[in-house]
Amino acid sequence: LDGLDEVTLLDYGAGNVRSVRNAIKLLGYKVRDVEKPSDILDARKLIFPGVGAYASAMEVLRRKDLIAPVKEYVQSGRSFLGICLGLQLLFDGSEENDGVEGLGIIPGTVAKFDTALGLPVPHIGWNGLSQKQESAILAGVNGRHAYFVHSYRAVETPENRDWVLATSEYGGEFVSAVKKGEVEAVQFHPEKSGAVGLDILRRYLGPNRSAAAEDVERQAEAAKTALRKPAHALAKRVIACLDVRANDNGDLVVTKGDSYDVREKTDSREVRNLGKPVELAGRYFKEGADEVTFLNITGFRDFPLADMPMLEVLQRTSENVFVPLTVGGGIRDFTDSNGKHYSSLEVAAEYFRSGADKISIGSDAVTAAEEYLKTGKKTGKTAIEQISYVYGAQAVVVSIDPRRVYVRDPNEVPYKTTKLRKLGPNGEEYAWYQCTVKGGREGRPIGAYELAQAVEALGAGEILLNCIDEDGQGAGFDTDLVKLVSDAVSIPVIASSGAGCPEHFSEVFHKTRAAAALAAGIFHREEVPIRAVKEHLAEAQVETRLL
Ligand code: 1PR
Repeated sequence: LDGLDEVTLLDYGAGNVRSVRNAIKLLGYKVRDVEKPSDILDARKLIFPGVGAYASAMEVLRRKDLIAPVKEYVQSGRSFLGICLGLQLLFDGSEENDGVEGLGIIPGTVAKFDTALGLPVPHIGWNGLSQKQESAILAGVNGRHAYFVHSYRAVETPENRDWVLATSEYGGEFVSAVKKGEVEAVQFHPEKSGAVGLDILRRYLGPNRSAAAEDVERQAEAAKTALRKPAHALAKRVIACLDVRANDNGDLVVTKGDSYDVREKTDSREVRNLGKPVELAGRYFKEGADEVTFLNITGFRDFPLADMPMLEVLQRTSENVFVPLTVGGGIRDFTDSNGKHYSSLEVAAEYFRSGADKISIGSDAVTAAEEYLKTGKKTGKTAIEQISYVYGAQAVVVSIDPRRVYVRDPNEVPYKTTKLRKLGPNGEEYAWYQCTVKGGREGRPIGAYELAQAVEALGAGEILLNCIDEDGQGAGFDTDLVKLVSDAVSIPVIASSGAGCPEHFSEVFHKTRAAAALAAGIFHREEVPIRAVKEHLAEAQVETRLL
């Protein structure tokens, strides 16, 4: 084939480009890695997925003598696709590291999003693309959503106007794609942008070389005629959650509890088995889930690095699932039976290497928050702080497992209470939400409100807010709880527990500041298709990503 089925990948080893590799493979192409400077000039097509901070990326390129070849390649207008930081590095420089020179191909400096506007930074999630010029690889993306994770962005100026290919809106317009001749770059992650992203990569790579590529093309053709409102803002996300554990035979299964009890109500008391994790995740990706979350629910007692099947689940899932993946359960410091110590950072690193985009911390976050509220001091040693420091706040989710505690008078307890829409069993008008650890088995002296604020201060980037009382009930999200917590922090809150029908999703988005809503049971039991949730949200005027 004379290299026509090959694409060169500039992976300078700074982070996870597993999904880019997996997408290329799925589409039937081979990856040739850049090992020496001449590999760049020998490339037929060059993909540059920038990872990490601006200065460190330029430093690695400099150390490997890659700056001159990349510049020469791009300046001669050869086929190039930059992703995320791979777009920003084309500019003169970035506020991220003042004084560090970029590749200097596009005039201008990349700047931080304006935090004074009160919008959360980093900008994370599915945002709309507005196309400004023709592009063979971006054909059909105008008005669609793509997945972004970044804190810095370029804006259009008279000097760079001829480069602007697409813009998006987040506290003002920013540049979400650039193009000149065969050189193109995108600020979003096509490898995490579902069908839209795969179609962009497919068009970049060339003729279809796999059945999957044919599928992606068919889906893109069908999407062209679908009636939908143009995407113009950050979408509310719909997340499918898979609670995973070994059943009594030792097989890893997706299970689902009622108020966290995952065993059958029959005499057998077997662990409920709702399917296989990799298969279900693949199904949810195809059906339009904006994210997939795995919770290893026995992680608090089993050490996850001993539990290799979970890592394999992630690896295999990331071969077919091209939306963000979160994994939780057992992220904490641990000493095994041989006395070998593992830090929470090492556990997280293993999850990231296996394909996770975010990790989620449950029990350990409660311990950390209690300690922080007691001393008022950050030690830098907690799992939240360490993982956030190394991988960024956007990669650290804290999962809260609260239980409702009714009170007659808010002054009865030292925790933040909320006035309830629905009275308690003895006519109580208020409740606080007690955090638990070990999968709800142990209550702690801290409320969900206090915990949320503490973990935000420690560096968590997102909150996954469960509710033990509503888990598996299908009676709707606890909007009192979701409002209490989403008003208390500026990081995104994922509402979880209790979804029973599409209307529950629009309700939680209309009544609270939740950025996302997660469900498990209704999706596993095929009671409500994800598509029905999305279509309902669109009708209810909630910004949502439609396939
Ligand atoms: O404490 O760091 O090891 O993390 C353990 C993780 O496992 C936590 O995120 C905790 O929420 C989760 N977990 C532990 N035990 C259970 C259990 O069910 N016995 N599952 C459990 C949590 C709750 C949701 C569920 C929603 C939606 N499951 O994630 O998916 O409630 O369900 P629904 O739509 O069917 O109502 P650590």
